[in-house]
Amino acid sequence: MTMTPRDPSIVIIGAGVAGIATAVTFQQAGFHNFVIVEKGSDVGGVWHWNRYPGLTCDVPSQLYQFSFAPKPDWSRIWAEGSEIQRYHRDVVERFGLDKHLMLDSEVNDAVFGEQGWELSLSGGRSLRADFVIAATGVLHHPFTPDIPGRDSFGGAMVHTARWDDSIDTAHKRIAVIGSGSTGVQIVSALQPQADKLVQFARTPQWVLWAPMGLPQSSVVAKLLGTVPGLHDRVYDAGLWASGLLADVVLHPTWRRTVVQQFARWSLGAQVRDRRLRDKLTPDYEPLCKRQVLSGTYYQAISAPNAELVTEAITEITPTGIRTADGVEHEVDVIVFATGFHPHNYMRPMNLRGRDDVTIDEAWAKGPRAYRMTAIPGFPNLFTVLGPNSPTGSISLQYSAELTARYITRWLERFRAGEFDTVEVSEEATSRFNDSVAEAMGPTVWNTGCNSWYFTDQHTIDLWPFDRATMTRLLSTPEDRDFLLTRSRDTAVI
Ligand code: N01
Repeated sequence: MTMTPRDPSIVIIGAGVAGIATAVTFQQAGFHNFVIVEKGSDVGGVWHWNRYPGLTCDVPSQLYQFSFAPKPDWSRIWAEGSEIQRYHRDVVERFGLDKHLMLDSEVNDAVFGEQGWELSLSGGRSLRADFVIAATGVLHHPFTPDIPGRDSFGGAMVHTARWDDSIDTAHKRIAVIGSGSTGVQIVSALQPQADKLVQFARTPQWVLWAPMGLPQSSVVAKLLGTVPGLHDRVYDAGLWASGLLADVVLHPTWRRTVVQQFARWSLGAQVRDRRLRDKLTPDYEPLCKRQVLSGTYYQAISAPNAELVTEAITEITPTGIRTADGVEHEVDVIVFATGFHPHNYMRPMNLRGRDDVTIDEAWAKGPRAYRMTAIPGFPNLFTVLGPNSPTGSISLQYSAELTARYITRWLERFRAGEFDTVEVSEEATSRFNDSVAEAMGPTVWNTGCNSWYFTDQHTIDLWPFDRATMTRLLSTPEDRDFLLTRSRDTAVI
């Protein structure tokens, strides 16, 4: 590795989708002086942490992949979690990222000072860097509700994001708490072998029918792998098709109505029992929460060994779960499919920027960034898949690669000696966030449901624009939105 005096040293925090996209993009732009710090024992992010039965990606795999690492031969149209995790491992090996990786290493502190960024890691190690990239993801802090009596339960308890393979679920009485994407997938997977399965659904979800188990034909894999340019065309077609989804969630048009009607049809056509159908019918519009897809859930919850409980949970007892109607549901295993703390981002890290400002102080009114990637008060720090990222519409890989390319524009200018620090202005960040708030108005996420998209401050933490707008906003940095300094304290622009 040849080092120039201006070869920026970079720490990428996180080796999930965002971190891998960032590292490969940096390499391809000629930046090799980076380490990737990952708290887990392997790469993959959510695909490393989540191993629960039934885990499937509900985005078609020919789209859920990096543009720089096409994989023609997925075994299914919607691949299972284990295959996706192997893909991330393979990409890391194929692009030689292993030598940059520090696994089992959590960043406890990242503090900006005279010498740039100083980071302290678990195990007492420390790093210095010119730039920090927080590629820490969104759904990595499991949320387990503090239900009274939780510690008294005598059976096995597990959160889906920390699945324990030693827990035996076959021929057991199982409680699943939660009805989001995870709850729906795990109910479908555990019901066939359970003695009894009780799902506690505080809020029913609309579940769009999709043939999630469909294999991808080997002929398709062969064609995609051998016909020149075909894979790129299929990938581009996938991106274009996901643009339709973005349109459906962003604008109240007839296209949204058609998808919502399909959601209603999915329920009506699959659940014939009227009482069960009533219990499964949400009181908000389809697509308002993160849309759930499944081809098996409604059959699973209609099975004779399954029960849907919509009464509120009041306590966990040594032998089961009691609900507000006084009924105790006796079970052997409790599965928490209760989601995440989605707005933590890099926290609880002690992240301190200029003038010792902490990220908690900067985000006292909720997480906010300029165009998903820059935070006022935090020079030479960028987020990839940070606040307002499109977790519900546009391809995450596309968004991460685009953001990483945007960051390389700054790295190139640092390398050329144009500045020592770059920091987005408060004014530009407010302007961007005002435009986000305005654009949220007609989105389906804003039609009256309670979803994990909402922050504690009741803002919606999503991307309310289309892909073309994202591409435009993250093409060339606009100098007027940033403060650049040289020698750490001399303003040059
Ligand atoms: O979590 P969630 P998730 N008592 O927050 C309930 C992605 N993902 O893990 O709706 C009773 O959606 C809560 O009830 P309510 C995807 O982006 C992707 O399922 O708040 N219930 C809800 O039902 C997804 O959106 C894939 O009333 C309680 C559930 O727990 C995101 O991950 C697969 C409760 C939490 O649902 C999160 O999904 C899986 C309580 N005290 C996940 N507290 C793919 O296929 C919470 N709940 C790509």
